[in-house]
Amino acid sequence: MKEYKEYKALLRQRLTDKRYHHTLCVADRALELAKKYGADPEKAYVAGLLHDICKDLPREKMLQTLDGFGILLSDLEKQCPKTWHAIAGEAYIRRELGITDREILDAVRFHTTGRSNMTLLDKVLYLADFTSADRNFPGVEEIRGAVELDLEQGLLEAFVFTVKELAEEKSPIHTDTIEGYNQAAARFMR
Ligand code: DGI
Ligand code: FE
Ligand code: FE
Repeated sequence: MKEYKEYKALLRQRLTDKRYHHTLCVADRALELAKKYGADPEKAYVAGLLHDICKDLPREKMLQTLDGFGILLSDLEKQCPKTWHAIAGEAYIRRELGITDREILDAVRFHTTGRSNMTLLDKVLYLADFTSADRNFPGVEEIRGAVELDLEQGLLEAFVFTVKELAEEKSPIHTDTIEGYNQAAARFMR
């Protein structure tokens, strides 16, 4: 397992102390889940390290970054500012860091919303971000427990948590989030 010293040095510059700590926790958790569920451990670790690389950009800088990469946000995306760092993050690691692995790029791109037809690596990163050691929100233990038992069950619990929270605060819910939730829920219908 490589140490990825250059990525860590870059992240150390771009992120606050708290976000940098989160990033290391997510990378460790993604590695753990990859080993448990049979995803590629190196890809999971790299995706974990890089997933929030654009998270601490101030709003103006984030919009400039997206614009600089030629990315136009849809009206729905404009209404979901918390999804921007995932869109910018994918473009940044592809264009600035030269990452070409489609699975890593997709896992980073969809780590905030999820989506339908998630790859194994998408699920590993999404759930690593939800259940990393630094997460302590009420309900995290239930989601950790579900992830421990079954990846798909964990995924459904994570979507339920997200959809409930967003609806509770009357935030727009991205169609990727809804489609991810619907597919996860459909798996458990009988
Ligand atoms: O970047 P992190 O904080 O580590 O975690 P994240 O990338 O999963 O972002 C979580 C935030 O994103 C959380 O506040 C909920 C928000 N989010 C996720 N899906 C949607 C969303 N916000 C809106 N408005 N719509 C969504 O569909
Ligand atoms: Fe994020
Ligand atoms: Fe994160």
